[in-house]
Amino acid sequence: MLYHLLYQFLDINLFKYITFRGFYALITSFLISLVVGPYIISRLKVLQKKEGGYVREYTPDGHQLKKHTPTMGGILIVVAVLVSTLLWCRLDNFYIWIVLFALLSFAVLGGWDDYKKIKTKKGISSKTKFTVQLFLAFIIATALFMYPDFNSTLYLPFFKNVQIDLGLLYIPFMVFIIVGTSNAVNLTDGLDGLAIGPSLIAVASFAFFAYVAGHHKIAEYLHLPYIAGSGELTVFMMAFLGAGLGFLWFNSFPAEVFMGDAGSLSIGAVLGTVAIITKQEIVLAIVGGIFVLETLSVILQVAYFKMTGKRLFLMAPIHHHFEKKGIEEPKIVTRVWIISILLAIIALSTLKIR
Ligand code: 57M
Repeated sequence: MLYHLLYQFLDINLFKYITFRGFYALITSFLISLVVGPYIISRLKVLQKKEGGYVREYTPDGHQLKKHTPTMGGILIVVAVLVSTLLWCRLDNFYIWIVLFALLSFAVLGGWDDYKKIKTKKGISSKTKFTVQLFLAFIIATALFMYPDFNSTLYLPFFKNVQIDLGLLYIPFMVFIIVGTSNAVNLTDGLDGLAIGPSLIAVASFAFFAYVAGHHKIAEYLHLPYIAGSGELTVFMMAFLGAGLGFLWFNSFPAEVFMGDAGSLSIGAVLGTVAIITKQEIVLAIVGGIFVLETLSVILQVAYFKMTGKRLFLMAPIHHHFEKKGIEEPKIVTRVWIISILLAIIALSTLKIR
């Protein structure tokens, strides 16, 4: 809104720049989440107190103590991102409305699951949740596919000349990326700060990828596809970064609030959608390597158990395995952040190694 008011209407040049608006979108959303956080947490505590806490029966011992930590804290991220985006982003940009739809629709789905878990101890059925995820992802994928500028070419990192035209198959591919990332972040969200840390590192990386993809000269120099208008997503992702840092302020160990599915599903959906728009879907698997590892550990655990009747890990997802081995929660989380930073550096290096 400020872009249209102060640059288009009052001709204040500063508000034209994506970098300027990005930094202030980050500061705005960070301050909003710090100011609004305590209030939202207190309201979530009241909601949860009435119904008693929610912790899965079969769970590592330390988690029983978390029984009264309120969930659905993802609302905090969504509110801060929404206000900052409406303030600092260009509202005539198609991609901004697509990522806002991804954020809000998956947050509502997740919030519905969280609310039902609080009220009835059981969330919505996995089948219903998965079906709604597929439907929402299909809407996003179809909207992107129908957009005039969209091209159905899949680009691979490291190989600048390898381009695979998926044609209509790009739609199920996009659905897979969005739903897969959404559920991978959800699985990862099992220790204080464990999901938000790698998410912020991925959000920061894609703020940069969006800037590069939307900058004709830089994209050409790096042999990357130029996606006109995608640079505006940098402002959105900086708003997301600020909101996520604000959430981490409260979710760091010992957490005062959990993000809930309202947070994890929406963060994953936004990361998947932005990776698709910037044509960096494969790079998302590198930056989000922790999410891939967590999901793989569950798949391997279930498959191994079905084949041998034994567990491959002490418990899956893999963060519980390390807990069971006696590693303290903050140490597990900090090491995951370190690995995520290294993965982001590798992912950013793919821009040059082509
Ligand atoms: C998402 N939810 C956390 C919190 C958070 C198929 C199977 C692998 C599914 C998986 C599962 O149900 N995952 C759901 C993980 C839960 O966190 C809540 O859920 C929201 C995210 N969706 O925002 O509201 C618990 O995680 C802890 N937590 C923190 N700090 C945080 O900042 O400490 C979360 C955020 C919270 C809190 O204790 O209650 C979760 O872990 O459920 N199932 C599992 O992950 C379970 N694994 C399992 O059953 N493994 C089996 C088979 C199926 C692979 C095996 O290893 O044989 C584990 N999770 C729990 N107990 N809680 C192990 C058992």
